Amino acid sequence: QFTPKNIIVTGGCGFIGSNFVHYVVDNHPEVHVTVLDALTYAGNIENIKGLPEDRVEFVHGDICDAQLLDRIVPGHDAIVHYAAESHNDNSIENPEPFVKTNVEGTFRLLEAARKYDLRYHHVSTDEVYGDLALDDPAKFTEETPYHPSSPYSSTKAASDLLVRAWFRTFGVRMTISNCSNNYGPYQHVEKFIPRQITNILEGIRPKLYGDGLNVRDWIYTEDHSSAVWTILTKGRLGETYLIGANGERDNITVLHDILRVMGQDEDAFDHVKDRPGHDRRYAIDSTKLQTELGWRPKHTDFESGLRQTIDWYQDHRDWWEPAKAATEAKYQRQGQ
Ligand code: NAD
Ligand code: TDX
Repeated sequence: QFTPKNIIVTGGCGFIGSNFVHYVVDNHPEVHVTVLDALTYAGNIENIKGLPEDRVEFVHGDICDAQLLDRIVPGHDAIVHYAAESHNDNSIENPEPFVKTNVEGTFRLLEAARKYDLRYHHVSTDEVYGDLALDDPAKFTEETPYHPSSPYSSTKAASDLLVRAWFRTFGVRMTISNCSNNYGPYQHVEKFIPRQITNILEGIRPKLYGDGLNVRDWIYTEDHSSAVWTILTKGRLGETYLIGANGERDNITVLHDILRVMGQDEDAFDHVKDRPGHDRRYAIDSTKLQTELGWRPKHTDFESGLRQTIDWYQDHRDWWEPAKAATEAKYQRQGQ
C-alpha cells in the first residue's frame, strides 16, 4: 500500500482532472494536491475554485517545460498525469498539439519522475485498443493489442508505451489506467453529452454523427476518480488496469434519453457528417481492477447520472456559456 502525502495532478483544471482533485479533497484529508495546468482552451481555473488553499495549490504551466518541472516536482511523492489534448475531432483538424502535449509532455513527466524518484500514475483511455464490431461479444481487456484509430488515440497509445519502457528500463514506479467514456460535471461543451445538453438549452438542435449506432461505454466521472485513487494506492507497480462500469449504450439511445429528460421530442435532432475513422464500439472488462484491488463503481444507474449532469449544466450557465459560441462555430466550419 502506497500512502501519498503530496501529489502533483497534471491537467487538474480540466474535466476529469478537476473531478479527481475534488474527490481527493473530499475523501483524503491527509493529502496535499499541486495542480499543474497550462489552462488551454479546455482548462478552467473555476473548476477548482473554492477548494481550501492549504490543501490545493495551483501552478500555471506546461508539462513540456522541463525547467518548471525541476522547480516544482521535488518535495512531492507522486505524479497523477491527466493533462492531455483530449478531443478526437480537434485531433483530426490539427494533430500537432496532440503529439506535443500527449507524447512529449508524458516524456517530460517520466523524466522528472525518474530524476526525483516519484511514483507515477498514467491516466489513459480505452481508445488505445481501437474499436470492436457491434456484434462482437468481446470487450477490451489488459491483454488486448494496441490498435488506435485517430491522431488523439495514437498519441495516447504512444504515451502509454513510453510509460511501460520507463518502468522496464529505468524502474520508474508506475501504473497505467485505461478508462472508458466519462460523463458528469465540468466536461467541456465540445464533448458529446454536454454539447447536446447545452444545444437544447440554447435552442439549437442536437447533432448526431453518422448513423448514431456507435457504442460508448459510459462511466460517471467520480467512479473514474475512485478507481484512479485505488490504483495509485493499491495497484501493483508496472501494471495496467482497465476502468469501466458496464455502461455500453449507442449514441442515438443516449441522445433520445437526453431529449426525453429535457422534455423534448425524441426526434428533435439533426444527423450530421460522420467523424472520419469513427470508432464503432468501445467496451471495457474491468475484472482485473475489481478482483485484484476490490474497486466497485457507485454510479451505475445511467439515467440518474444523466439527470444529475443535465441539472448541473442547467445550474451552471455561467460556466459553459463563454465557450459555447466558439465551439459551435468551429463545428459548423467542419460541417458537424
Ligand atoms: P480535458 O481536455 O477536459 O482537460 C485537459 C486538461 O489538461 C486541461 O485543463 C488543459 O488545460 C490541460 N492541459 C492540456 N495541455 C497541457 C499542457 N501541455 N500542460 C499542462 N496542462 C495541459 O480532458 P479530460 O477529458 O478531462 O481528460 C483527462 C485525461 O483523461 C486525458 O489524459 C484523457 O486522455 C483521459 N481520458 C479521458 C476520457 C474521457 O472520457 N474524457 C476517458 C478516458 C481517459
Ligand atoms: O456532436 C457530437 N455528435 C456525436 O454524435 C459529438 C461531439 C460526438 N458524437 C459522437 C462521437 C462518438 O461516437 O458521440 C460519441 C462520443 O464522442 P466524444 O464525446 O467526442 O467522445 P469520444 O470520441 O468517444 O472520446 C471520449 O472518450 C474517450 C473522450 O473525448 C476521450 O478523451 C476519451 O479518451
